[in-house]
Amino acid sequence: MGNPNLLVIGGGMSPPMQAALEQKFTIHQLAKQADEQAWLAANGADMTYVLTDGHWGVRPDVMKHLPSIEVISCYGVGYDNIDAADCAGRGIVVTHTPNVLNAEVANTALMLWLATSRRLVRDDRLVRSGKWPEGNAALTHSIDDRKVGILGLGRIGEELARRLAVFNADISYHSRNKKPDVAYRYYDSLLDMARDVDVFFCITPGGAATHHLVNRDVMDALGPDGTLINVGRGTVVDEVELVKALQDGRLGNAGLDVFEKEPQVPAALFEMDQVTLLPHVGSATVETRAAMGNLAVENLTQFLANKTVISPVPECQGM
Ligand code: A2R
Repeated sequence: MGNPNLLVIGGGMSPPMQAALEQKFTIHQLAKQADEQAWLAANGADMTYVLTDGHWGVRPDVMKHLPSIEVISCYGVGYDNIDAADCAGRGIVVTHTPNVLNAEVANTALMLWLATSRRLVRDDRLVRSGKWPEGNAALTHSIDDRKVGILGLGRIGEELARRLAVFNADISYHSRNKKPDVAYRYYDSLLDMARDVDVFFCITPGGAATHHLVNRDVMDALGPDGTLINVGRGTVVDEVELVKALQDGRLGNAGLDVFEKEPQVPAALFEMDQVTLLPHVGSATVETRAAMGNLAVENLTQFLANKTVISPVPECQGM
């Protein structure tokens, strides 16, 4: 019997990942097929393994062609474009890459806050434009001694909270469940937390349960001096309302690594000095992406060896 067929969706396979996978699988890259749907119709039933990423997932028009899939390895912690509950019901194991990116995404969140609050991009532009001799940059606000709220105190959120201690932050959080083992202030109302804090970090998964959780009311509660930092998923924030709130000055500042329709970003944000924009690079360092790649590969190779995986998504734990 030959090696099993591995379907690779999206562009998330680095050369080291490819080198490791080639030894054990016959690799088929969907993005390299001229007509993806026709290729899937002809070959999808032969695929037993999938490697994908958080952006592409395995969308319904792909999934319907993959009746023989046993395991889906997602390169990334977010898997909102994979119907994991449905997969679990059908005996398909879905894995992701939690923990190995906690520190990097927390660093990105901090970087966005620092850059936004201290107007890094605005002031960099001032120097590069040669206009500094015409006058100094306007003063900015310190990030020390702030009231900080974290929406989603999970693996990444806790890592961020640890780092915030250095800035003497007064930390609160909101999630569906109060964590028994942390001393930070818990809010069961997202709106109340937004009203009470200066800075609001959003680090929840995407998907239906969190869709537009940060709505107009939450932005208004955060207010004209408030700052919203989103490193979770773009869908958690109502982007149309976000643009309006920033334009009206009802919300003070925003630092965004994620957007509702990536890679599309509302053009109205481009001219705003009070906004910092990143192209979804929360975990995008050489070191962290290598660690994520290793874990994504090991989930596949371990399943091949003994039908177990290292990091199943919660829906598939215990399968
Ligand atoms: O609600 P809980 O108690 O399950 O807490 C989780 C919270 N969360 C929510 N909070 C409020 N309303 C919701 N509907 C809701 N759904 C989830 O988000 C938990 O505190 C946090 C998620 O933590 P972890 O599962 O440990 O995820 P991790 O590794 O920190 O990554 C978070 C997300 C990824 O899913 C990607 O979208 C992004 O950051 O990179």
